[in-house]
Amino acid sequence: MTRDSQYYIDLEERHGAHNYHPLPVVLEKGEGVYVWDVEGKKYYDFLSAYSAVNQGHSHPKIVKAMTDQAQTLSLTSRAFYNSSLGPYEEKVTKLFGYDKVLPMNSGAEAVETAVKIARKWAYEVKGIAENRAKIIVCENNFHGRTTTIVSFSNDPDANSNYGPFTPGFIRIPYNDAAALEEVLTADSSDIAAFLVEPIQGEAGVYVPDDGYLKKCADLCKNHNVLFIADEVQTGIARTGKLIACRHEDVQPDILVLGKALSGGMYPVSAALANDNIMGVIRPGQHGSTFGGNPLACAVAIAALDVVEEENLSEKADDLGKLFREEMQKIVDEFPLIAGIRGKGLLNAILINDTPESTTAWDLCLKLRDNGLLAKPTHGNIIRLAPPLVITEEQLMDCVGIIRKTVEEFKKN
Ligand code: IF1
Repeated sequence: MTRDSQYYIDLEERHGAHNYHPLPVVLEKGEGVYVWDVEGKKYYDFLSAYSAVNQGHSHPKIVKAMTDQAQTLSLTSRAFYNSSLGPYEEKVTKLFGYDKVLPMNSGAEAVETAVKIARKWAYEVKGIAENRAKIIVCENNFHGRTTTIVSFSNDPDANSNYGPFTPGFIRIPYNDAAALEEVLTADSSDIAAFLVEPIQGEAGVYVPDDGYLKKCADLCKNHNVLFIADEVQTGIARTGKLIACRHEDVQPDILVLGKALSGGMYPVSAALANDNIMGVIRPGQHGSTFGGNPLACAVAIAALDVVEEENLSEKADDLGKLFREEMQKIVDEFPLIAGIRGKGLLNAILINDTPESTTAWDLCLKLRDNGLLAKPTHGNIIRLAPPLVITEEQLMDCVGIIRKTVEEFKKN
């Protein structure tokens, strides 16, 4: 029996918690830059599962690694050694330039891990008095959904009625190194770390000024404060470098990775740091049943191989520049689109309407009808982030779809 999209939408509506409001399209197949819905209609995927599918859907190399490993050994727990974890740890630490990695699963868990490492380092290395360590974070941050992480969010959707909250966080404006300097100069003795997204994704692909990350990293160094980069979304070639911090030659003290670390095949995340920092974590003090399991490790090795073998960083850099150039022409021509911004293939268009309007949502519905899937963020911003395996020809085809959709679009 064939079931139509509405059947699956109704099932989710009836049996699933209503914690999402998806674009009405039901996907059942993916390959490279394309996904297909249950009616067989083909689309370009311009969300890439929030940048988890940088390597493209069902990349054959990652699928093979996954199926081979699944047939051999999937999970041992960390009660025993396994023959995939060491090779993965060697690969990921060498690639990103750290002594050690701590493997977890979701992005939020890796951020939590960074927070715990930073606090422990603060007490055991920096010498902060018990329970006094503070971590500086930014306005409009998005680092995940756990209770501690939403404790330092200023998005009412993320934290309303989830209190009481975890204390110990100071929020300062994003893209404001002077604000960081002010806090650190006032008194940095109880400050453990500064946690930042190199580009704010959820806030609407908000790219800070050139030099911001470098300035912040230098300030942290001067004040004996750890610089933690959450590259869950910006990492793994998305912005045109392996990690976005490399645009400014910054090596974070703690690097947080997730999403595309597995090519979207499986939840794999990590916190990376050097021994002077990671050394504070000893047996029994942190972990997870699934973290570092053989399946995750095999998948992550393959996913990172693909990034290197297919030069995805350089591709994202080159195609990103081309994409913004082409999109700028649409911005210049049509008042509906107020601007384009981003880095590499993490971009967003700004819609010329209020954040409360449905214009961005309506435009996404039309893009869907024309064969391209994207999702609005914060009302009037549409994130455009295709898999990095997209070719120049496909990308230009997509620019054509966006142009045609904008041309045809009439505001309700
Ligand atoms: C949702 C946005 C993307 C992240 C950064 C940690 C995490 C994320 C910088 C947590 C996750 C997601 C989760 C997704 C929406 C989403 C998102 F719209 F919020 F901004 F990617 F664009 N750090 N980002 O962006 O990772 O625990 O989810 O694996 O619906 O919550 P996770």
